[in-house]
Amino acid sequence: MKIQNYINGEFVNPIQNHWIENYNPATGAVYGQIPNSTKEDVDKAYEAAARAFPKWSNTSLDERSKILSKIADLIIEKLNFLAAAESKDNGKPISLATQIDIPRAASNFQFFANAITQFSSEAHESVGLNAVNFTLRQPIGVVGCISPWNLPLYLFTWKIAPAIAAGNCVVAKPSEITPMTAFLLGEICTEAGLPNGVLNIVHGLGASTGQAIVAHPNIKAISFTGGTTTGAYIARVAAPMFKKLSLELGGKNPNIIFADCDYEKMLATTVRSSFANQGQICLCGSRILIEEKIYEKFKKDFIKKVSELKVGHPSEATTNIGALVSKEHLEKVKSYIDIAAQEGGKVLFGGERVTVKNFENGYYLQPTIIEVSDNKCRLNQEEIFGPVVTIMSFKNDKEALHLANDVQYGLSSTLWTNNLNRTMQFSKQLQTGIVWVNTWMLRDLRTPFGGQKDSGVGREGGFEALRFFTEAKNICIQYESPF
Ligand code: TXE
Repeated sequence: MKIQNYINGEFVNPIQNHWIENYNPATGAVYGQIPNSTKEDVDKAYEAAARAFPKWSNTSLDERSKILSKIADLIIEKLNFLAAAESKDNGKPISLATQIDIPRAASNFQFFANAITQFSSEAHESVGLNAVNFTLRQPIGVVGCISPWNLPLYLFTWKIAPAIAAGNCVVAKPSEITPMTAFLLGEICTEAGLPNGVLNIVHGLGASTGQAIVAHPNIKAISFTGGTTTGAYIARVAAPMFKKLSLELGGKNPNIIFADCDYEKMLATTVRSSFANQGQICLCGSRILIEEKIYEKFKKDFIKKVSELKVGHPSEATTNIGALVSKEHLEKVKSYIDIAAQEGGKVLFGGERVTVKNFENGYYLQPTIIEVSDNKCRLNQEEIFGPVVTIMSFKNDKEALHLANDVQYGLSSTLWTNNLNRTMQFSKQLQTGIVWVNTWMLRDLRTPFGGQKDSGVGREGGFEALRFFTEAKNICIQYESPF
């Protein structure tokens, strides 16, 4: 089936009539076509957004809140349909799409429907100077939102919801690899009464369609989630245009396990933090660091647990590991397993492609555990972004902290211990934007979300997101001395 761009509340074909094939990762077959939009389509989307901006930015917070809340309700109403579409487009298990992806997309809209009615700004009295200052946080205008293929609707809405809640109008581009649920969101927004032009969805390749959004002279802020290399490229284009940039990039996250942890909870959670979504989550704990005294026990127990995971067709309720998102990505992930052997890594479990009966051309890979001895190896320094984790031991706290921080990325860390002092020492010294202690991926949308170092710039979530999508203006008024 052909999907279309959503511009000014209408579904339209790309002007140049160029199309890209859309694959079903579970079968390896083409199942649709998406627009390969050009600069002309992006310009058309920008014009629609610019036309809608005056009215939308003057729409009351209550009215905005009602519409965002209605979008959230409609997403929940269509949960199973959207989850099936997401699972088919991305290859993730239907259970994950149903329990995580789609409910979170609804939560993103519901959260910012509430947050915008609470978002306020400061006032300062310049005592003795007969002056009062207040800060306006005004919407920027037309903003660009560009999102990746790993959590398609979840991350697409995570940007759009605060952007429109704050009164902006949006030109959004989902990944060309997983366009389907973004396409379906258009109709939901219209049904919810979102005025035409407030949200415009343009499909196409990053280097052309995405580039046209980033380079557009009047799109004054770009919120991007994707690879670090791409983020650096986008920053180079946007910097001389003085655009506001929010960059959520890659990660190579340590999962630090001490002997004094709650072992069973750690083990069950570590299977999830290693292989959820086929390991295609920027927050996955892909470097597992285990205290020496429990290393052998952990190794045995972890391998056993992972061997029980079922690789299968995403539509099966019993599937734990679905298909990787694309043939290219499967080959990229597999190449790291081959590199492991060259740099002395030992595959303890997995490492092979899986042929799922009747779906021989699907992109399936075993969950893979590789034992390494040197944190400087490529497997521990580069983001693999697949169902591949490494394990290695550490002797003491000092070594654990050094290993955890000894990478270019700084997105999230997970720490397993019941020692309060250790928890505080590590939490303050870990060079990551997020630290989970005795849990993983527990999310409170009020918290600042983002990374340090090569994991990006800026924070999403809560009022951080509303501050990103507004311009702060200080107004200072002097008045006559009191009579
Ligand atoms: O990201 P890309 P992808 C990492 C992970 C993964 C890598 C590539 O390492 O292997 O990124 O994943 C658009 N100008 N993460 O392919 O290529 C592109 O069309 C403007 C971590 O998803 O960066 C897509 O819509 N836009 C990440 C989006 O950018 C461009 C989650 C992301 O594409 C562009 C996903 C350009 N020049 C991947 N080039 C996380 N932190 O969550 C591409 N795009």
